[in-house]
Amino acid sequence: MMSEYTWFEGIAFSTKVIKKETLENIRNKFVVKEEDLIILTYPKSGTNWLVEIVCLIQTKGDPKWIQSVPIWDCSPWLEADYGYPLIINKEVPRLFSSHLPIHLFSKSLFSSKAKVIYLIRNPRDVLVSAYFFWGKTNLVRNPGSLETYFEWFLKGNVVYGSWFEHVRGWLSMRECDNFLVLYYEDMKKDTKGTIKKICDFLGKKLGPDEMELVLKYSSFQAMKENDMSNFSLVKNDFITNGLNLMRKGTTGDWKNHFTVAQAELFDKVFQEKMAGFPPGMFPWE
Ligand code: PPS
Repeated sequence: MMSEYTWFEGIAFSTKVIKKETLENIRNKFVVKEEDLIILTYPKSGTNWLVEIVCLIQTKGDPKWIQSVPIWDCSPWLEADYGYPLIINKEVPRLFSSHLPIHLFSKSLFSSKAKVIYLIRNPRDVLVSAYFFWGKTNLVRNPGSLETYFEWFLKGNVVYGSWFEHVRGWLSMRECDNFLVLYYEDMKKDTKGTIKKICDFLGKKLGPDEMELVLKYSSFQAMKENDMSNFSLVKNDFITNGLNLMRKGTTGDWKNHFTVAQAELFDKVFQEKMAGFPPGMFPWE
């Protein structure tokens, strides 16, 4: 069945989980509070991994919270129908997540001291992850093949719009003290170093044993086995074919799926769309 989209400012959202009214409220009414910690990502960039790590830092490695509360309640999804009311009624300090591009986010963020972590992943791996994930749901239009999804992705003709615009937009805040940019690839290569970076940003300290617990309970295997985190609790209404968030959790899986021609085209589009950033900005390039 063809999935319905809600269009807002030219960007598609899944009608099944996101209402136009919520998007309007976020932009015009929602007030970011100084104590908020906001996790921002383009979908399939490792959002839930980062949420798990942040929650475990807050509990100093104690897994009780992440093993008893679904991950979408630990850090509700701002623009989702279920998430918005939870967040506006939540007491500070609030932790929440969003995939919104910068121009659709509440303007109150830009004059706030709220802390923001923006996580970026190689868009080639984002594309592959999204293709397999959305294909097991009825939340987005079915491209029928990776080839078609590849074309849609490069044009930004997918939910949440263009990866390139999302990343360019949010990276405009990268010099702000309350804005931390992280990369999925660095998290994979040096998870402990990334956790330390997050702790410094949040003004938290972990002892060596606490750090080991954070590493242990946020590992791919631990999250895969944790029903609160692996999306096995996602409502059946949204699933068409055995959904699992924890697919591979690797870097470079795109090499198993792109043709040589697709890889070359992607490089070309990436160079064009991301021109102007300093060398070394993107760890996979
Ligand atoms: S969503 O639905 O947009 O919120 O998805 P998101 O959480 O952003 O991204 C899902 C991908 O993140 C991988 N993942 C992890 N990788 C490594 N370690 C851990 N602990 C981890 N947790 C989630 C997950 O496997 C998805 O990537 P792919 O490439 O599909 O495996």
